[in-house]
Amino acid sequence: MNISFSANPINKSQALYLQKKLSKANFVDIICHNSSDEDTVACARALKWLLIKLNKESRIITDNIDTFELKKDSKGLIDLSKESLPTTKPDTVVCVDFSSFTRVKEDVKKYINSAKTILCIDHHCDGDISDNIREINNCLTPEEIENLSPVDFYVDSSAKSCSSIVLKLFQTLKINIPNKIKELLFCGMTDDLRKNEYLKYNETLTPVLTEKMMNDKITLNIYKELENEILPKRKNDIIKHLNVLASLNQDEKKFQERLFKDMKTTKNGKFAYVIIPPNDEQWHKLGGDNAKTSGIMGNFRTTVLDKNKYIDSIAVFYQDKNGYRISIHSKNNNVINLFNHIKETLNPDLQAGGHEDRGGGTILSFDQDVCIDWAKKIIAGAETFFL
Ligand SMILES: [Mn+2]
Repeated sequence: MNISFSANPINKSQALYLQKKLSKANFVDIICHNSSDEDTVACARALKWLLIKLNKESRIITDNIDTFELKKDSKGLIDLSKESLPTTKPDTVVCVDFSSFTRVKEDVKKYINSAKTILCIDHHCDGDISDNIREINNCLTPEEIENLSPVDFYVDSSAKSCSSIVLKLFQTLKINIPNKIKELLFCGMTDDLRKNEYLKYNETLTPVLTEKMMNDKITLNIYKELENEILPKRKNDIIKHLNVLASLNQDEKKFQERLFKDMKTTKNGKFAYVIIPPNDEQWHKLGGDNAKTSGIMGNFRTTVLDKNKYIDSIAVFYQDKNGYRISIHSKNNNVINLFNHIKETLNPDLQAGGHEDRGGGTILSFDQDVCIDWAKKIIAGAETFFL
């Protein structure tokens, strides 16, 4: 079956340009962003497959090998959580699912900068790696697409996942995609759609499409067309992998219950929060911040907002690898305004940001008192922000 797209396709000259640049490379490093997720790794693996077809040697650089079935296929990979970067200068690098240096650590930034050729495929509109970024922010007419000149940095923020852009690249190049690659891209796409609340897991833990998705016909089309290409058994495997809540053990279930028990609200009732102190025993027993705990906390936040009319925003405070963190969801798009209010009134040094409906912040400290004090200031800020 042929996959066709009604979303921005990649025009022929752009696709051929990227293919030519890759064909000319001596060696390609495919770079995933920091805390690599399914989308970035899926794109990297799909490109690696293309490079094998082009007879090019390549490797993937990532810090997360717990993504979908990567361990079964981990040849030609640098795992930054265990290894360091090569000391040799890279020839060609391809950044996938990011175009901003804020998405990688300092050593990776240096590595990218020392490459002979830097290429990029992304769907985030905050690129700062190159001045020469083609940024598409909405759906263009076929004529407009056709008239775009090729660039090294192809960024289409109208796409809801980078996996959908890689799929379009293959489509334009008329490449026959094997099932395995379709499955990877479906996995990357589904996970990003879930993060953007285009898709949710219901009580029986099966994915359901949300109103947001239904109102975005283009994204819906791409998702449906690719979904139809995936064998039911494989779709199940992918959903089972992505939906961490479907496979919680007893300890994880206890943690999930505890979040609801420990939830507090500000006096105005509009801001709910849970503080997991830095020295929390249960947290560390579960392995701290990982796919499971982060899935449980994310689900907790959206459930609380769904079930409590009066609560506007909900935050969880917890320790991660770099220090102490807040992750927050808001149903009335108050995240950025709340952070700005706290910066203006209580903590000008607050490092926090994200989107209007979900975001986060970090303090680079592991000190119990410093972290709790930081959290208390944010809560005090929420008290005066929501009046
Ligand atoms: Mn993505």
